[in-house]
Amino acid sequence: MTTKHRIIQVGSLAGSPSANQRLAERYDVIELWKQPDRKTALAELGKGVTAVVTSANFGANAELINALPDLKAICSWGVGYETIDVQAAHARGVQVSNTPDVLTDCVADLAWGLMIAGARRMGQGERFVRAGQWGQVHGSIPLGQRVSGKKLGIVGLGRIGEAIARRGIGFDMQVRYHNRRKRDDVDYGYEASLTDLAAWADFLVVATVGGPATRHLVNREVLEALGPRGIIVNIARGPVIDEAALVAALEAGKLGCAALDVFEHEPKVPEALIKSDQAVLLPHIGSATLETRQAMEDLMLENLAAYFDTGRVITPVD
Ligand code: 8YV
Repeated sequence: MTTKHRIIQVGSLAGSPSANQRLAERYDVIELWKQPDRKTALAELGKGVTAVVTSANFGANAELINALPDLKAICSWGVGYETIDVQAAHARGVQVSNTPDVLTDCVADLAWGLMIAGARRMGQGERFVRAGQWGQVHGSIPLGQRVSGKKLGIVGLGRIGEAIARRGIGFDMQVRYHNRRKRDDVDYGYEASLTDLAAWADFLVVATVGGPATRHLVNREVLEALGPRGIIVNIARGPVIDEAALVAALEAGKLGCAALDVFEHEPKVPEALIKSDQAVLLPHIGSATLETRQAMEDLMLENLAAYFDTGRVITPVD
């Protein structure tokens, strides 16, 4: 009989079809979130543990990494890794893997869903019908805005940003982007200034990485440049947008609409957004399809198995 490798799982991956179950079948799992005292559990159970499973939600900070003297690999479920201290991990020679590519299409699809829902007031229309108001009051909901043929600005032209941009071509849109640096391998127009991109765009879609480097990148100035008919969409990370400035701009009529899958203090959503017909609000479901969550789970498990079999994860974070 072969003994199972012991791993630490930082949190429950309940949003995945069968990750918890498959991990438990294959490994001797220490379920960290069930331990009454995390520090004590790491000190008592951590010795000899070489692999940790986590997600962007639960992260892996330097304290966790340094509490595990034998750690060699952190395998995360999800593409974002701003809550994993990659620097601390690499300094200790610990590999970090995420699950890129497999979620790109679904996140890009959701960005488009939000763009159209925001422009065409789909949430408001749905609430109107469900409230039984159709036919009982004069008229209908206010007019929306056309989507096809408009100007699409992408904040962060990485894998997901590019997938959003590609879909824009099918909607006859002009597409421009803002990155820290211009990309030589794409034909979309580049704006070195995010404010200039916002001033040009009808739709500004946030698809950049999270973390301190992009915190409040979309600030009051950017939102006001987008303007009273402009639509901001965020499928990346909440803190990239200054949420207080967003609320203020919407309330002052300086921004047209916010269509958001992510928020600055999830799962808290500002009351002003909840009450606003100028906002479309989703509970961080960019990757939440059966197919994509399954693929993320498979890739996370493949990374973990590859580490134990070969010593190397398959999709390392640089
Ligand atoms: C997950 C995500 O829901 O991949 C990501 O970075 O934001 C989502 O796909 C998230 O990782 C869960 O923690």
